[in-house]
Amino acid sequence: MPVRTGEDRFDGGPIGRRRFSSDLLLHGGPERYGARVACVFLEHPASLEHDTAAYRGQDVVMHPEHARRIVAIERELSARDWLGFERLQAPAVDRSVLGAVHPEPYVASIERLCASGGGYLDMDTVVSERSFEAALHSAGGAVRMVELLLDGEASAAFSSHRPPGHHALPSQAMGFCLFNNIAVAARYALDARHLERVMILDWDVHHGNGTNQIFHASKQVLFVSIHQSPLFPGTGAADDVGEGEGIGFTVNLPVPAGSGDEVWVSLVEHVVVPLAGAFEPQLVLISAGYDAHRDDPLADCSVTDEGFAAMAHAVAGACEGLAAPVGGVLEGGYALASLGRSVAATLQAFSRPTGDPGSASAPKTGVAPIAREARDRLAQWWPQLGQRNARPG
Ligand code: SP5
Ligand code: ZN
Repeated sequence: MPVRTGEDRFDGGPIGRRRFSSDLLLHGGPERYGARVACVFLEHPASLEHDTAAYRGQDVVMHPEHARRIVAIERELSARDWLGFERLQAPAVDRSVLGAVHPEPYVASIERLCASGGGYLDMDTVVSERSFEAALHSAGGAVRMVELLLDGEASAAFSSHRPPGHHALPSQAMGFCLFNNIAVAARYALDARHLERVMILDWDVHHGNGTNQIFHASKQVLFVSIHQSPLFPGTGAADDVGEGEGIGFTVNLPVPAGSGDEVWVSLVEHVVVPLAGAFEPQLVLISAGYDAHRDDPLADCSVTDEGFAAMAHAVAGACEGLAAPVGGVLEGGYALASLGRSVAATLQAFSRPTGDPGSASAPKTGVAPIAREARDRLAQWWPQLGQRNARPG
């Protein structure tokens, strides 16, 4: 199927940096410091120019991680008037900020491969001439998001870029990922902004092996991943709990194929939220992949739009209680319509963290057996999750 570039355009009009409108000040996110603070959606047209299609003679072999994912998200959000989010253009990441995770020779190797016209980094990770620029803005979006959250300019935000990041290792691209966008942003929060506790929740259906490895020995980053197992990339067993002083700060929650809302939402409500309460993060970042959706072609879980809404509500509600800002960074998600709806559900939850009046933060699910097992396992590092502290539900 030929790639039609006509579709690959933002449909919401020109984008660029704008001041927060008075409308957003009146109707935006939660109260903070006596004034309402906006919710922000970060984007950049370079995301559309990272071309992953393989050209084999006359045939174009489509790749699931393509530009229409971003178009589908923007089309859905545009139809919903952007859910009150302020759209901002993401800058390219500062090379020294990127360098805190990715050694310069690796960055330069990606730059050179793109400048030469592109090529394959592994069997399913491919770059084109403009991929380097896209990757700089994808990482830059995550970093700018953290700046806005920590400066109090946004209470919640979402960085919607490609390529995704959570599989990328410091000097190795993999799983469609070039730079580990969320790790670069978390590293920036720790190093440049002197935060001491950052929580990363990775709800992409694949294990975030790159982020897991980068913060494996750190007690400053609580990395929690829910992922289908067995599945690519094969890491993320429950007994991988970190190393050195980071033991207990890597939390892997593998789930079997077929797992749906009951399992995924229960793990968020009864494991992730109590972990957040115990760790007291100053910032919460979500590796927000949507490939656990039941419509997704790359995996076998069955999370629905409502499941993503419930997970986002649970996390956003916990963040509000902890006065921690929350930001989502797009990872996977390959069923276009479901991707658009589920990102919209996430944004809606971010802007109304406690939902409708009366429905505030009560768990929607019981404690699934897999969540009970995880709590028992984690109680040695996080006593708040142990038996005697179990809440009914
Ligand atoms: C961001 C994201 O969702 N990435 C998903 C990557 C899934 N890749 C599946 C690969 C299947 C096996 N490929 C073996 C290639 C080894 N180089
Ligand atoms: Zn994925």
